[in-house]
Amino acid sequence: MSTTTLHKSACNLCSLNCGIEIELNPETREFVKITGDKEHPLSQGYICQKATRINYYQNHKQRLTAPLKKQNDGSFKEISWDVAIQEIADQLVSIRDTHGGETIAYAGGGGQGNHLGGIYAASLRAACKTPYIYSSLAQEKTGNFWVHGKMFGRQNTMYAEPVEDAEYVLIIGANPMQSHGIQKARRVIGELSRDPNRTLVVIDPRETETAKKADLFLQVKPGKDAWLMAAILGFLAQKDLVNHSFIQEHTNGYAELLTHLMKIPIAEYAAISGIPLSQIEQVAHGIASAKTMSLRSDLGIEMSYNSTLNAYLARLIFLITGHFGKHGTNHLTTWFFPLLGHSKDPEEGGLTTAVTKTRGIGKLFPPNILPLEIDSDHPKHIRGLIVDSANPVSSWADTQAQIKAYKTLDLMVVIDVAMTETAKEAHYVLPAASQYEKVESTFFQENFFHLRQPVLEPLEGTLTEPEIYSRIVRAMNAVPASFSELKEAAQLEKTENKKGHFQQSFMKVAFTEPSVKRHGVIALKESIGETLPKGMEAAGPIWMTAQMYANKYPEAIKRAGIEGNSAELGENLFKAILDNPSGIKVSERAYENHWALVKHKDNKVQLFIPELLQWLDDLPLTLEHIKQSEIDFPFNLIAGERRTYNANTIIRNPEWRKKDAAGKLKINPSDAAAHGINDGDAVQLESSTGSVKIISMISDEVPSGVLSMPHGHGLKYYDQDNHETVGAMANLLTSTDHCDPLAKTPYHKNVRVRMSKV
Ligand SMILES: Nc1nc2c(c(=O)[nH]1)N[C@H]1C(S)=C(S)[C@@H](COP(=O)(O)OP(=O)(O)OC[C@H]3O[C@@H](n4cnc5c(=O)[nH]c(N)nc54)[C@H](O)[C@@H]3O)O[C@H]1N2
Ligand SMILES: Nc1nc2c(c(=O)[nH]1)N[C@H]1C(S)=C(S)[C@@H](COP(=O)(O)OP(=O)(O)OC[C@H]3O[C@@H](n4cnc5c(=O)[nH]c(N)nc54)[C@H](O)[C@@H]3O)O[C@H]1N2
Ligand code: SF4
Ligand SMILES: [Mo]
Repeated sequence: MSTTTLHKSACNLCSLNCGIEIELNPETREFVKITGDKEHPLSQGYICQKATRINYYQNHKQRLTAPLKKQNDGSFKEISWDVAIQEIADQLVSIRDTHGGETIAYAGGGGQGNHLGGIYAASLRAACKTPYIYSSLAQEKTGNFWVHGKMFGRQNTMYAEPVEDAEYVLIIGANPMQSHGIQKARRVIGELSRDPNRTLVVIDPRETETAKKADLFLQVKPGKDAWLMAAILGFLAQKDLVNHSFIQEHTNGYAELLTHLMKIPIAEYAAISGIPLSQIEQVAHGIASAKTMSLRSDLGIEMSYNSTLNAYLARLIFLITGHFGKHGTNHLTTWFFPLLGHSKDPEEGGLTTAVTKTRGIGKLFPPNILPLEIDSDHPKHIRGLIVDSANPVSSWADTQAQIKAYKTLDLMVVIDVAMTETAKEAHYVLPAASQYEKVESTFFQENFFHLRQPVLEPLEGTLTEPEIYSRIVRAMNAVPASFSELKEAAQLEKTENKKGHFQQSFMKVAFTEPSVKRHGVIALKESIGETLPKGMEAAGPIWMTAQMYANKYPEAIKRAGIEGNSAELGENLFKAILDNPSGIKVSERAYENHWALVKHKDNKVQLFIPELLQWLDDLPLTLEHIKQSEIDFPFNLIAGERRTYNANTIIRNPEWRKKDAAGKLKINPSDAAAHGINDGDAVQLESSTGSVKIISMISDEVPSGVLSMPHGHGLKYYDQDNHETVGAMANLLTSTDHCDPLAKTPYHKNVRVRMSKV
């Protein structure tokens, strides 16, 4: 019997990235058992059912083990790494030099826990000279980011929703009992629900697991949240339930905002949203009189009609009532690792895309326009596409439009651990080491960073992304053969204990030497990275991040117990990160410093956003504008519900699912009866884009006229008879143009369909 070993890491199935302990059989590479890591500073031992079977991610029949090249007949042939890297590098150089770097695009960059590799892609983008990053974040959160840019001064301000500390909690379009989104969600919601002194309000068209725990459940009509939130805001303003001293002290633009809020026809808007006026008044009074209030929102209002306006209205609710920047309220926070940037609006000279003239937000471009930017005869249409850690064909809007567009590319490269729907469309597929076979990091949570140590060596035939990117960039002749000076400096500091020596050497060249300036991540990996324990080299750039963070927020870091000043504080922070395999708190917030995080000159929040107030004024006053499409396609399909066993497309083997393996469609009993559908029947769903077959589940969780299906199903897994797919792929039904006019985030929660029994 072989002995097992224990390893700390993080769950990679949602953005919470709970700490886990993996019991490994080193001989078979199987994860025998997964438990929660009690030493993880945030999750403290908590995990959900999904994490216990991560072995299905690590070990399965579709793991890639050799670089693949597409042949003329459409099949793939294994090729060597050297050949793959050189051919890809040559083709990227050729596209760049013939058509311009902006005709190359990068898509993905990190799933739910692999983000260290993505930072090396910055180096590849620099070598390609492309500014275009298409990201899954830009099909959910960019409306929020744009609003943050206006309100707080920067699109990359990080914002926290501390549900656990608030007396009054408003959850809009999120279902933490299933999707989490907050630490230890089930415990936190359970406690909130049981506490007679605290209030939980849930706004959702579906009576979710979270709604069942609520003190007050507002069953909004799908896509009508803008009217509902506007009615709440109108009531707060018109009854003068706002916090004037807070508004005076911390905000600008209230007077202009007020003129719009005073005009809101509350009763009419309430009727449109489907919520009784009395409940709207109850919520408004509850928020106004609560000592602390926190608002949590997610896809239910982001992937839904009026997405960007929703982001604004949600934030106004807590801002005009003064629930912001204090313990137990939403607040801004620092980012150890800034994932985003700030994009100027097109009117200010900000970059747009070539074909559709779409803006970037937070330096990201929206997946919805990608097929349009490729499949075009515009001279600057996209010709080269590199996809890493994403499965757009399944995950992004309109699967068929994407496949059609990808077939016109000159070069498509996919870097993934598995043979995915997207990889099948590529010219080259590069096999990556899994998240447990390399040093990785997770850092989506406030004041927190987890450097995950490798559990296993890379699977034979695979490489890590830092290695893949370094090799391609070198083959493009964009970096020197070796960063010898920096390498020596790092070795010298280590062997002769010359404190600060590397820092000085790095600073000398970081801003002057072009190859270091553009490819700093590779320079750091190959210098300070090589002084780290074997397998940890790719963490080299984190040294720089720690230095920059220490430079910006020394007091916050010291509050977390890390000592030193300037460069030494950075060194100590880096050391603490390396020494804590369960992750560490890199900083501690202090509310007295909160307002410095608002980046407008006077550190005040801007409440007046003219474009969005115009949008608010223009919300239709009646429901008479029912479109032909709503008659032809009478159901509102919620295309992408989070359930007990789905996790985007991270796990391909359907045996992972202990429940709802088929990914059923929830149908209200009256709709089922009207269509002669029984529980478990096969049903055909048809939208203006496409159709799918799906198994029915009759449930009064959804109201009549509303259907709900999970996302992440409909994957082809090779181990099955005839390669049959299990479940339906939601994005066969969605379209690229059914999206927010500003952020281009898709309306996946409002897909119009008709239904028939098969
Ligand atoms: N209709 C509909 N569509 C949706 C949604 C919806 O609700 N409805 N939800 C959307 C949302 S919110 C999101 S975030 C997206 C997610 O969609 P994607 O961004 O496509 O993310 P995943 O499905 O998580 O795919 C991650 C990919 O990374 C690969 N991978 C895993 N680990 C590694 C690694 O270490 N290295 C590399 N190179 N690859 C790795 C996996 O095999 C997988 O192919 O889906 C979206 N799509
Ligand atoms: N189990 C599981 N958990 C996950 C994931 C997963 O794949 N599986 N994915 C992770 C990712 S990438 C993300 S982004 C998060 C998303 O997390 P959530 O946004 O919480 O999850 P969803 O189930 O997509 O949608 C939230 C709720 O929006 C509701 N909704 C639909 N239409 C409307 C509407 O018009 N108005 C309102 N107010 N609500 C509406 C749905 O009924 C649903 O209850 O989940 C993360 N967690
Ligand atoms: S809550 Fe998310 S990160 Fe935590 S165990 Fe569940 S899926 Fe994994
Ligand atoms: Mo997401």
